[in-house]
Amino acid sequence: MKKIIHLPIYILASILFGFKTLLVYSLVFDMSIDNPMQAILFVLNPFISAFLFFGLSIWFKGIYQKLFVSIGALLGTIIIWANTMFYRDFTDFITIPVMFQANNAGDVTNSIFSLLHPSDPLLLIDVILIMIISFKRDTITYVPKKKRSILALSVVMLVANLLLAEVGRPNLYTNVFDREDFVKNIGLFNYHVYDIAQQAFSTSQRAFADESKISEISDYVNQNVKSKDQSELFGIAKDRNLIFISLESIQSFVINNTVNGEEITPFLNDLVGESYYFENFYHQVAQGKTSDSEFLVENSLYPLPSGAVFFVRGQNEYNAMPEILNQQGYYSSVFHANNKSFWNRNIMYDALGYKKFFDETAYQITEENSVGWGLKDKSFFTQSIKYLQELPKPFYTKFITLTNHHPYELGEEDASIEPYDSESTTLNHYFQTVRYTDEAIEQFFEQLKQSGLYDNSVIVLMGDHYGISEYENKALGQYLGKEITAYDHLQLQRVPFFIHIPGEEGKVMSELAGQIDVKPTLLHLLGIDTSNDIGFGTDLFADDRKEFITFRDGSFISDDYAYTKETCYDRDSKSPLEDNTACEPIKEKVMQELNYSDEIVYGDLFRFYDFE
Ligand code: GP9
Ligand code: MN
Repeated sequence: MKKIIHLPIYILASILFGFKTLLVYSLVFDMSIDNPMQAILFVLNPFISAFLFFGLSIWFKGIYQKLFVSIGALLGTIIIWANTMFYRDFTDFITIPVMFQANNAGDVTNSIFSLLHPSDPLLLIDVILIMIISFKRDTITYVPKKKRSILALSVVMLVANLLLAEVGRPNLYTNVFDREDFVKNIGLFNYHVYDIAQQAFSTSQRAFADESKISEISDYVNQNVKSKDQSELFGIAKDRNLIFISLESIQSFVINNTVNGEEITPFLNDLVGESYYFENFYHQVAQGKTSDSEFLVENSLYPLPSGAVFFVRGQNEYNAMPEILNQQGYYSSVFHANNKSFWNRNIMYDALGYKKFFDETAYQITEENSVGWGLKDKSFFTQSIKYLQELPKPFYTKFITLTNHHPYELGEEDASIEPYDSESTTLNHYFQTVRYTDEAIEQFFEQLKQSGLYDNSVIVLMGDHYGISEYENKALGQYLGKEITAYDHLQLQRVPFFIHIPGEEGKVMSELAGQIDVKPTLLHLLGIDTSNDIGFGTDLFADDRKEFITFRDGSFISDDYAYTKETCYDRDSKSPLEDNTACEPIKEKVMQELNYSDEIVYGDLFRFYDFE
């Protein structure tokens, strides 16, 4: 023990800090280890990074050396802690664009408190030890030669780490889909450095974008994505108002399901029978959550692998649904009772062509009518009706609900059903807020009928993304009565999608569908031709449809196969295949498509294309 205490401070700090990082990797981040090389790197990379950093301290003398070690340990800990909190909500690591979303901070305060953990202060133990020891002891003033050898040693270890990571996870640096791969192979801190470089790179991409690329992409879309024939429903809703409701965090597993013997979504369950209801409809969002789902819907393009596209590319040229509908004589607007700059919406909505954004300032928000993230959904709809009635017709409006948002808070007076009983308070309360939103929608339908808007409208409802993250899989498994496999997890990414056309019957549709398909589907129902558009979705009512639905991380679902976590599954047996050969051909197309979409967005390529 004495020997350990007397180690040079940079070595002691590397051991303590490295060990803490490793503990966080194991206890907080749920990272799968796929092979022995990954296992080795998983254990070693925290120490390699720590040694690289703390080793630099011996280039400083006296008090500066002590400060370098102490402040470094503290800053490193803040980075780890921020990632820990972020992970509890998103099951993901922070990226630079997300960090610059500083003006989101106010709104997430509620969530942040619920993401704090009583054990969080333990993260400071090593920092305090490092501070005490370094200030109690004389600093080391090594001869220059020794400094250089230590630096050389840490660089060699870093390079070895980076190279071996490529062995444990081939194409790690060229084929980035999963931030987890980075963290477990090269370490949290190297990942952040990589992320910063990546963002700088993407900024330069716009500057150097290849103008000719857009015609190649347009050819690809015409040949591989678009359906050749018009669907029978083309124009069925011509000139009707389009009312789109984004259902915060509602997943499909709550539809036609019960908790404690009670229906969770009685109104939506009835609506299934009166609408086109897509039971195999998947959300495809990444870090931008709600905003990514909006991006998919409006553009039929994929969100970005890192950061919210609403932030990263909020000022691009788009050919989005609001703009297209405006050109067709519609009036496009959004209703959402939150701060207008959240997700950079005020900027992005302009780029998408929205004429009016009814943000929080359009609403009377009081303590009584708010909960969690803000205005309660029932009051939100009630207060919106007067604006809706005044809009020029036909209109396209998007309503974004809020009450069913993590951490799913609800006052007793608003809870119509009992919470679930599991170790996850998140899941327990989720059912209650979902029910609340269901009631708000029911009430909104009534209000639409009373205001005379209902009959001449198409009402579309869509879940924006998952509400129960992978982090809660144990409790969710308890509710669903099974252990959740990677395949099940992919299937849990289904969100409800309803197209309700008053006067039409509708039916339950089982085809594979995703948020990418919404734009061509809705435009076609309104009788608007999309043959000049560029997007990666297909009309959900067309016969010849694209064969797969892809997720932002490269996972995908096709009729026969599912691919996730580098494993190919047979969909009949729901079990993994021996190797991935069967999935390879689709995987190639998936990569191609995601790359094309990213090229459009990063390069802002639509500025070179004439959609007329
Ligand atoms: C915020 C709301 C929620 O305005 O849309 O966003 P989310 O956290 O779900 O992305
Ligand atoms: Mn959301």
